[in-house]
Amino acid sequence: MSNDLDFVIRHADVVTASDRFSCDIGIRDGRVAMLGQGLPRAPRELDASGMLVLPGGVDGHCHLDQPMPDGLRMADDFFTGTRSAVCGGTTTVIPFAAQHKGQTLQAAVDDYHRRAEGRALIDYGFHLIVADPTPHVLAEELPRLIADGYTSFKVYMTYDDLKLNDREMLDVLSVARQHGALVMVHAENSDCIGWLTERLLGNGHQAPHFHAHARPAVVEREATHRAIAFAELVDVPILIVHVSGADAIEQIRWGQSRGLPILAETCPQYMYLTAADLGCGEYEGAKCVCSPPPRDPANQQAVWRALRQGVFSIVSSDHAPFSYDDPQGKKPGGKQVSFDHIPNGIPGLETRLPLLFDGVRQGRLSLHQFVELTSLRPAKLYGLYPRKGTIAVGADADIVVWDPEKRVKIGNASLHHAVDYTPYEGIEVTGWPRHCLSRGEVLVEDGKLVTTTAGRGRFLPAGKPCLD
Ligand code: DUC
Ligand code: ZN
Ligand code: ZN
Repeated sequence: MSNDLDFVIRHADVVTASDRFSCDIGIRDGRVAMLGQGLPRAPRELDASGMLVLPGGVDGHCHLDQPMPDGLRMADDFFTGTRSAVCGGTTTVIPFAAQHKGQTLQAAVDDYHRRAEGRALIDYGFHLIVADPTPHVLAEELPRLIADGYTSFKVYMTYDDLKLNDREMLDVLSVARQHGALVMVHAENSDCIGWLTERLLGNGHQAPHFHAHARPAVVEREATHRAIAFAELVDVPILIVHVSGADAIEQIRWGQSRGLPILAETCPQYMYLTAADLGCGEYEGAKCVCSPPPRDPANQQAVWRALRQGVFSIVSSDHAPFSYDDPQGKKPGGKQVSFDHIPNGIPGLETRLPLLFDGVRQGRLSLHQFVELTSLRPAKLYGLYPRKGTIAVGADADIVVWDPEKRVKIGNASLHHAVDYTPYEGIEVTGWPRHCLSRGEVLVEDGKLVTTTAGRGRFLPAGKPCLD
C-alpha cells in the first residue's frame, strides 16, 4: 500500500467535541491518515482557511422509505433523503427498520436493506422498531440481530399499530440489558391520547391544531416517567426520543439525579416551532403535525437550557417526510382529514445542523457541545465510534468544512429532499456547510452537490452502545 496521501485539507481549524486545533488533514483510502503541519502534497487539495472543520454529522433518528399503512408513503427514499442529509452537513444516517405486527424482525431488516442498497449516498446504520415482541422475537431474533450489528431499537408507547403494553416494554428492556443494546422510547400515553381525541372529535374539533390538544405535555410527562420507572426496575439504560419541553425534561432530570442511566434526545422542531405553527383552523397547519407536538416559547427555552446543561445527549432531526399536497402524504386520499388522520412527522435532515449551529452563534450552547450533540454522541451511542463522530487518525474521512459566517434564509426551493415544503421556511440562520466529504470523497463542493452516485453509501453494522 502506498504511503502517499489522496487528499489534503489545508489550514483546517478543526473542532471536535473536546478539542480545537489548527492543522492539515491528510486522507488516504477514505480515512484520516495524518493530522499535522505542512503535510506532503496530494493530487487533490482543499484550502479551509476561514472555515471550521467538523466531523460529519450523525443523524441518529430519521425515517426514510419506511413502509407505511393505509396508502401513505414517505416522500424520501434512501437517495433523496441522504442527498438532503449531506447537503446539510450530515454524513451518516440511522433510520429505522420497522417491524409490523405479525412480521418477523428479520423480514423487516431484509426489506429495509433492499430499500437502502443502491440508493444511499452516504453511510447508514439501522435501528430496529420492535412492534411485536413475540417469544421468538425476544429469545431468538433480537439476540441474533444485536450480535449482527443492530444494537439499538425503538419502542412505542402509543400508536395502535406499534405500541407495546407495559409488560411487553419490560420484556424488551430485559433483552436489551442481557445483550447490551440500547432501547429508544417514544413516550406518550396512548389511552390519554385516545380519550382526548374522541372528545375533541365528538365536539367537532377536527382541524390540525387540535393535534396539540390531543397530546398535551402531561401525556408525554406521564409516559416519560413510566419509561424511567421501567428502566429503573430492569436496571438498564434507555433513551427517551424527541423530548418536546419542560415537563418531560423535569422527569428526565429527576431520573438522572437519582443516578439512573436515562439518556434523552431532542430535535430542532422543539426549539424553532410552537403549537402556533399548527395554525388556528387552516389545514396548512398539517405541515407541522408531528409527535410529540411543538409546544410554546417557554418550552422552547426549557429545551435550549437543558441542552446547555447536558440533560440531552443528542439532537436528531426525526425527519419523517410526508409531502403536504400529496394523497399519500398530509392529505390522505387527496382530502383534508381530521387531525388524527394526518400522518405524523416533518422533514428536517438538511436543516438540523444549521438550525442548531445558529444556537451556537446566539450563545445558547458551545461549539464543542454542538459537535458532541450532533456527531460524537450519536456515533458513540449507536456503536459507530471511533469510525464516525470525530476527526482523528484512523477515522473515516467524513468531514464538513463549515462556513460559520454564511447567512441563509431557509427555503424549500433550495433544499434537496423530495418533500414539497419545509416547516422552517423563511427562518434565517448563520452558518452552513461549504464542503462535505464522505469517506474522503467530496459530495458537496462550494455548497453544491457534486456527486450523486446512488448506492455509494455503505451499511454500517453497529457495535455495542458506548454511554461514556
Ligand atoms: N415518532 C417518530 O419518532 N417519528 C415520527 C412520528 C412519531 O410519532
Ligand atoms: Zn416517535
Ligand atoms: Zn421518529
